[in-house]
Formats: sequence, structure tokens, C-alpha cells
Amino acid sequence: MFAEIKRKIRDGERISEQDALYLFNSDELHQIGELADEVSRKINLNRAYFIINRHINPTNICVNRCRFCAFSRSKGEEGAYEMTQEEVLASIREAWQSMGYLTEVHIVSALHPEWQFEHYLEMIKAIKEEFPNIGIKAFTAVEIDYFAKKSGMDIDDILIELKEAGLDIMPGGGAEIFKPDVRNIICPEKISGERWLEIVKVAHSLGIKTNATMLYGHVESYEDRVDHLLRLRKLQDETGGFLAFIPLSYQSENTQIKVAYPSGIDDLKTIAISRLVLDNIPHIKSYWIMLGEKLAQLALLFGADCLEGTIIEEKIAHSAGARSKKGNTVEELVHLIREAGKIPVERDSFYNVLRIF
Ligand code: V47
Repeated sequence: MFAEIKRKIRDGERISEQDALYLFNSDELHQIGELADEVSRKINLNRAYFIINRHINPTNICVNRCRFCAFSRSKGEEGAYEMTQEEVLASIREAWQSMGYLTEVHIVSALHPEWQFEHYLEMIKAIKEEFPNIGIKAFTAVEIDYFAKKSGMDIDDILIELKEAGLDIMPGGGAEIFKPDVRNIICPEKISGERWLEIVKVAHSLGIKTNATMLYGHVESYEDRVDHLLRLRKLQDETGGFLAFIPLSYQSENTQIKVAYPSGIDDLKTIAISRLVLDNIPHIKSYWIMLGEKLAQLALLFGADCLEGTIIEEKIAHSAGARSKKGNTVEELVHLIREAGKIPVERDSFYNVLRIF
């Protein structure tokens, strides 16, 4: 079976649902990884990317209380916070000063009960006005749906206004696992997987590139993961709008779903199979925040080609017990990539090359 999968991949044929399931159930990690690395090198040569960016979460006050999330709070609850627009701008100024410059901000908020769509629009406008050259990656499909519901506007109009205000691309969060029975357990209040895909499709049709994620290692089965990957592959065939896929390794501390965290083997296998299934998505991110720096480095030999970025202050995974640092230096990211035998490449939000080390 593995030989046949290898033949398909080498002949440029797609692997099927059964093939992907076989790989998840297989113990042939080295072979799967080697094949994924081969594919990765075909797409991205011997490069591994990173970006000088800052993550900002303007609030953690959320009307949805997903059971896997340790970051969100209800209004008035201990630990709930809201940043002012000025605090958001100040955090970018600070990041710019400490890093020398910043290429991107990644903004993911929560579904705040009172903030209106205009608040987010003003945020993007103010950032673009002060930092016209910084790429803005902001708001998941879940937030876009919430803005539309709150304002009574259509998804198209929300996205058009955000784009005009300066939004460059959208992050891939909120996808979790698309299968409804899993979603009903882990995030019953969240929009459906279908709706997530629908909103992303609209974004792509308006020329807004997005990423996609998959949260794995909680209650889902391998079948659910394969279903998730195949739905993304199908949408990408239609739109070509996904830039990167990021498998998110579940962190369970302080959450309502307590399970043993995914093992390193599972993490590497998931990265590798993602690379093999998603033959039409150019980049696979090894998210060092959730994998830990050292496993994320190893994943660069298992099909991943991007370490995301410097991040500076990560909150979502760290609320749930992530053991990695909250941010990283360019020197350390370059070191991790070099020691993996890859060429470190600094990129912008669209994967244009800024610097080759
Ligand atoms: O949407 C929440 C996930 C996501 C937990 O697009 C958790 O470039 C693990 O989407 N354990 C936010 N994961 C992070 C995200 C992301 C990160 C980096 C880059 C990009 C990109 C996107 O984190 C959420 C949710 O799916 N999440 N809680 C948890 N306990």
C-alpha cells in the first residue's frame, strides 16, 4: 500500500481518502516523512520561511465559550481584558522598536459582546495609517460571521470594507474540525464547518488570500482529520485562495477537554500527511508555539516549510499550557532552520521573499 501511495505522489497523482487514512494508521513515520519532505522540496526548494511579525489579541471577552479554549473569558470574569485602540497601536510601535521593523501584524480577537464592526474597521484603518508598509493579517471567518450578524451587513460588504481599510490577508483560525459531531462536542456555539468554508470562499472571491488550520488531538478520529483535509483541498481547487495550512496541536491545560496531548509522533505524522494530501496549498506551517521549538524544527524535515514568525506575545496556546517561549528572535528562527539543513528565508505576508540567509 505504501509503495502505491509513493508511486502516486511521484507521478503527480492525488492520494485518496483511503490512502490518507492508511497513512494515519501506519507506523511508517520515517517513510511518510521522507515522502512529505520530497514533496515540500519540489514546491519550496530547500527553503524554510519565517516572518517578522507580532500577534495581537485585542480582547479575550467572548460570547462563545469553546470547550477547548482556555483564552476566552466572559465579561467581568477574572482575567478578562480589553485593549484600547491606542494600546493596540502602542504594542505595534513597541514591537517595531524591539525588532528594528515589523513586516506583519496578526490580529485575532474574540467575539466581544459590545464592540461593533466599526471598532474593528477603525483598528485596521489606524494601523494602516501609521504603518502603511506592515501587512495586516486579521480576523478569522468566525469573527467575520460575527461582524456580519452584529451589523446586519452581508459577508461580502464586511470583507470589502475591511479590505479597503487595509486588511491584507486572513488567518486560518476557527476551522477546528469541520465534522458537525466533533464540533458539537468541542465548540457547540461556533459557526459550522460549512459556514467557515463559505465565508473563506467569499474572501477568496474578493481577492483576499487566507490560511487554514486544523485543531487536532482532542476527540476527533483520523477519519475526521482526513475529511477536514479533503474539504480544504476541494475548496482550494475551486478558489486557489489558501496560502498556508497550519495543523494546530491541541493544548489541554485549563480547558474543558482534558486529554493526553498529541505525541510528537502524531504531530510529525499530521504535518507530513497534510503536505501529502494538500497538494494544492503551497505552504505548511510548523507552528513552533504549539509544537515547541525543537519539534517544530524537526517538522521542517517532515513536510513543513514555514516556522510562522517571531510572534512576540502569544496568548491563546499559552493560556492552555504551551511550553514554548511566547516570542522568538530572528537569530533563533534562523538557527533552527539552518540546523535543519534548510535555507532560512524571511518573507512577507504573501510569501514574497525579503531576505535569504
Ligand atoms: O482558532 C484555541 C486554536 C487558533 C487551543 O493563519 C487552540 O497564519 C490548540 O489560528 N490548543 C488560533 N489550539 C491560532 C491560529 C493561528 C496561529 C498561527 C498562525 C495562523 C495563521 C493562525 O488556535 C484558534 C483555535 O483553532 N486554539 N485553543 C488549544 N487549547
